[in-house]
This record gives sequence, C-alpha cells and structure tokens, in this order.
Amino acid sequence: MEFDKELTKKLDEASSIVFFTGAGISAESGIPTFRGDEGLWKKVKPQELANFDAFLRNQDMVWEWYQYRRNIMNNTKPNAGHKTIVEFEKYFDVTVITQNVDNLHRRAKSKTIFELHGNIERNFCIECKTFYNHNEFGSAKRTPKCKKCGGMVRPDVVWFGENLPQDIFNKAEQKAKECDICFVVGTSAVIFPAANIPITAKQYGAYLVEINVEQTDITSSVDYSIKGKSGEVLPKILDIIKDK
Ligand code: BV8
Ligand code: ZN
Repeated sequence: MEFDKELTKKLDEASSIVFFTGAGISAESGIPTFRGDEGLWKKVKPQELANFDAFLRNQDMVWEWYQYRRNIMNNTKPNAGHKTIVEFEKYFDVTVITQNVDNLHRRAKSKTIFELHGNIERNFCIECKTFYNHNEFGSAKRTPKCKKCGGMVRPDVVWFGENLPQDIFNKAEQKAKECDICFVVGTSAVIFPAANIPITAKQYGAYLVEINVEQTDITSSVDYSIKGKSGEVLPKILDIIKDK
C-alpha cells in the first residue's frame, strides 16, 4: 500500500499523535458497528434504547440489549488496529480518544485513553451512584438492583441527550489541540460533541488523516483520506516508521 509522501514527512516531524476512534476500529474484532449494514442500530433505534427515558420506561429491555452487546464484546479481542496503536507508543506520545464503549483499547493496553461515551463494562446505581463491574451481575436478564440502596443499576455509558464526562472531554480536547497528527479511525463522525474533536485538532494545526472503508461526514475536512480497513492500514503506516 503506497501512502502520500506528505504522510511520511509529517510522521518524521511529529512527536505527539492522537487516534480518534469509533466503532469501525472494532469491526474486525467482530463487534457490529452502529450505522453499518449489520449495524447495531439497524435492529433498534437509538431513541428506543440509548437514552435515559427509554431506560426508565423499559429498563429490562435496555438492560438486555447491553447484556447482548457485552456478550459480543466478551467473545472478542483487540485486533491489529488496536494493537498497532499501542506499538505507536514506542515512537510517539500517543493518546487514544475513543467513542467506543467496548473496552478493547484498554484490553490492548493503550497507555492513555479518553473514553468520551463511557464503558459498557461499568455500571452505576442511579440513586446512590455506587459503581458495579458488569461481571458482578453475571448474565442477569433483568435490570439488577443496587446492593446498597435497592436503586436501579444502569450501564455507565453516555446516552443521547446526556452530557459527556466534562473532565474527560476537556482533557481529550486539550490533547487534540496539542497533537501534531490526528488519525480519525473508523467513525462516521455524526455524533456530537465527540465529532468536534478531530476538527479542533485541525484548527490547532494538526495534520488530519482519516482511515475508513467509506467516505464520511469528515472526509471533506481531512488533509488525507485513506480508504481501507484500520486493521490493515494502521500496521502499514507503522511500517513507514519501522522501515526508516
Ligand atoms: C450531548 C453510547 C449535551 C451508548 C452513544 C451538537 C452538539 C452537541 C450535541 C448534539 C449536537 N447535535 C446533536 C446533538 C445531540 C446528540 C447527537 O450527536 N445526535 C446525532 C444523532 C446528531 N448528541 C448527544 O446527545 C450527546 N450528548 O450532546 O449532551 C446535550 C444535552 C442535552 C441536549 C442536547 C445536548 C451524547 C451522544 C452520545 C450517544 N451515545 N453511545 C451506547 O453505545 O450504547 S453514540 C454511538 O455513536 C456510539 O458511542 C458510537 O461510538 C458513536 C459514534 O458512532 P461511530 O463510532 O462513528 O460508529 P458508526 O457505526 O456510526 O460508524 C462506523 C464507521 O466505521 C463507519 O464510517 C464505517 O464505514 C467505518 N468502518 C467499518 N468497518 C471499518 C471501518 N473503518 C475502518 N476499518 C474498518 N474495518
Ligand atoms: Zn444505590
């Protein structure tokens, strides 16, 4: 796979790199994306499940959807894309800013990760805010009750209409402002304010590179758009560094 000479030059000059990732980076691990053909949202509508009112109206259905997704995630592992991002840490100051809740960047052992939309492995009680790891409930089909106060327990993810964790978002935004290269990997870039992150990186002078199997809402704004699977493209980009 041949790359633009400018990418090689930017990699030579760079010291800090941000990887802004979406569901596409986990597709090769077998986790369905949200808006692709086999997308998670195809079967259900976000407004039906990924929002707090839906949870209050029908928490068992929402809980079961997350348990279904956790089962998928438990049977997957980080792919070459996740692992290559970790290998970039040998050559650059690397930050992962992810919209994904699938825990795969942590399992790949990335050092610096900002999870903008939470993490499906964590849950908390909506009354007393006690945190629970998901495996404390096993394969419970019904929404578990808090062991401390009996309140309802929900997944620790950011639903539509909910604010992103402000501290995490601010730190991620700061890293985007400081980076030399921002790779936008496997995202349709339609969810805000997360999708503002790569735009902010570019506004502050970063070289913006998209890796995706199709055109997206951000394609027209990037400096370089690479069409391909992240699990195949990322190792080839790293080879540019290794072959130096
Ligand atoms: C909020 C967690 C304040 C739950 C998710 C402007 C500013 C602020 C808010 C808004 C705004 N405009 C609209 C809003 C509201 C809303 C929003 O963005 N709506 C959209 C529909 C327009 N935003 C919010 O509600 C956010 N909160 O703003 O709070 C506020 C408060 C009150 C009122 C107003 C504002 C919260 C949004 C977070 C929602 N939570 N997930 C869960 O996961 O169950 S969203 C969900 O989408 C996931 O987190 C996912 O990560 C995210 C983004 O999707 P992608 O990751 O991009 O996945 P997708 O399937 O779309 O794309 C995959 C891509 O990969 C594709 O391009 C495909 O081609 C590519 N691909 C596939 N295979 C590969 C590949 N690429 C490379 N290699 C491959 N092998
Ligand atoms: Zn409680």
